[in-house]
Amino acid sequence: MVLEFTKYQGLGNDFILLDNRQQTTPLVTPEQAIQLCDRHFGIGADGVIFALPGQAGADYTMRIFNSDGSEPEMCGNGIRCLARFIDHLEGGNSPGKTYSIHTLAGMIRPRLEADELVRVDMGEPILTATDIPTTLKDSNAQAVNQSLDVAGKTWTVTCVSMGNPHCITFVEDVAAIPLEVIGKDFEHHPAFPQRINTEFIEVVRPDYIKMRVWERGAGITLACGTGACASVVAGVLTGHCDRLCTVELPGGCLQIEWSAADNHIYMTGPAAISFQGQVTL
Ligand code: ZDP
Repeated sequence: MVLEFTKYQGLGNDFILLDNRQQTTPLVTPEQAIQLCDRHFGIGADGVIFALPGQAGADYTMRIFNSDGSEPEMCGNGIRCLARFIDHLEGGNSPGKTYSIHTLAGMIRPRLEADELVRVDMGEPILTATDIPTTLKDSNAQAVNQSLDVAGKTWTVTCVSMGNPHCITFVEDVAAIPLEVIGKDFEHHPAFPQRINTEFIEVVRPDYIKMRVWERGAGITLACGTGACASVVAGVLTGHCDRLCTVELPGGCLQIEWSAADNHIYMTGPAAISFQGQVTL
């Protein structure tokens, strides 16, 4: 099979986008996604994203396979890339256009803005322990400022779901965190039955935080959109940051707003095409 693909990135978090409008099942398997994402033997990416026909009244459906072949419920940088890709497929360049996208995490609404920016209504954060999921707290309680032993150290963590699970911890110096050593220990900790994305946050100002991330199913990435959203929620719940906050990632900055009016999170950031190509599978 010869597969046409388009490579996109959002703050260096990079994805292989596939035009999957002709069928309701993904064009490639999780095993093939692992091959395609390999940075030496494949195209190289943090994941594969499928633009599928809409369902439940949505314009389109998004599915994603991480670079390890696992399927997450949602992705923040990825849905901004998907919105630009769809706009491109539809003939392009309609700033202000809003799409309704069906995901495993529910309906998400990205809106195209000028200067390659996309503003996304990410919906409401999920805070009850069983729904994240984590065993750090009983059922309907929130897992805020909980102790977690990882890599021989006790960390204070807060857990938030954006449809996909996140564990956030606030540190003095984010650059000093040995992410490549301890990231996997967090990801596979028994307190997280579906594994976890882990964000390490340094507060610069109440409206400006620095973040590094170890992603479930992808490892260290340059940026994680759902992670940035979850980190601002954790920051507000623990008194570390404001509801309107700039999140600085290794790949660049995101603007995150947790609205007090409708409890939704709004994420604004760039998404841009890198290249197009064909691959034979
Ligand atoms: O939840 C997970 O398994 C994530 N690795 C999914 C990808 C998240 C993403 N990096 C984001 O920006 O939210 C695409």
